[in-house]
Amino acid sequence: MTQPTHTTLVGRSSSHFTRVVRIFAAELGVAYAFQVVPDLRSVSAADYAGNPALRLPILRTGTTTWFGALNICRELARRAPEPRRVVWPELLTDALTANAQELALQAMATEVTLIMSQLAGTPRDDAQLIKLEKSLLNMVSWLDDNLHAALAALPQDRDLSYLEVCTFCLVTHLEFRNVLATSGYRALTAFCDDFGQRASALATAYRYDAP
Ligand SMILES: N[C@@H](CCC(=O)N[C@@H](CS)C(=O)NCC(=O)O)C(=O)O
Repeated sequence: MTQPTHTTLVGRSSSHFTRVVRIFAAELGVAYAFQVVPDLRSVSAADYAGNPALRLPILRTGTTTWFGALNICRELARRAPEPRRVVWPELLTDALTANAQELALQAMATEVTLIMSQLAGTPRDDAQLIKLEKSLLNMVSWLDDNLHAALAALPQDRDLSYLEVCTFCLVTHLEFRNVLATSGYRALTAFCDDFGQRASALATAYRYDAP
């Protein structure tokens, strides 16, 4: 791996969007320092490396700052010592794969809202929360029904796709945070068992950072 010591990823080891970036970094062979955001309830942008959205992950490269997982993964790909064949979301031009990408990302975002609502003490019978839970269930079921065909439609000569990494990070995070038991989703479980053998996945297991 290259050693660009000025490359710092700001995130959390328990965050699925952060894990997407860490898997990309490992697959692409890009080294980075890791800085933990200690408290997601902070409303100071300074605690999120200046991200006005108050979200993580963020990447600092020298004096430049990149907000959001997809931006960061693209920057890591530009910094990779060897080019890798990555299938980015904009290359998904058929409805099946494009919809799978959309739903994997939306499910990740919905899960964030559910977890943050829980943290804020929103009552379980809140109508919006109930709708979000139903939406998450619908999306995970759709992904379970369609992932196999979507993956078959991806370029076979790829090294990595944003769709696979997001799906893996989503499904494993649902289990890690006890948001949804996923063992009944056979296609998603089989995919995660397979993808989870990669060194990049094994090296980035979810855990809670020390406070
Ligand atoms: N669009 C952003 C979403 C990032 C995001 O939602 N991250 C979560 C952690 S996994 C977060 O910062 N949550 C804080 C909050 O919702 O207040 C990305 O792709 O990186």
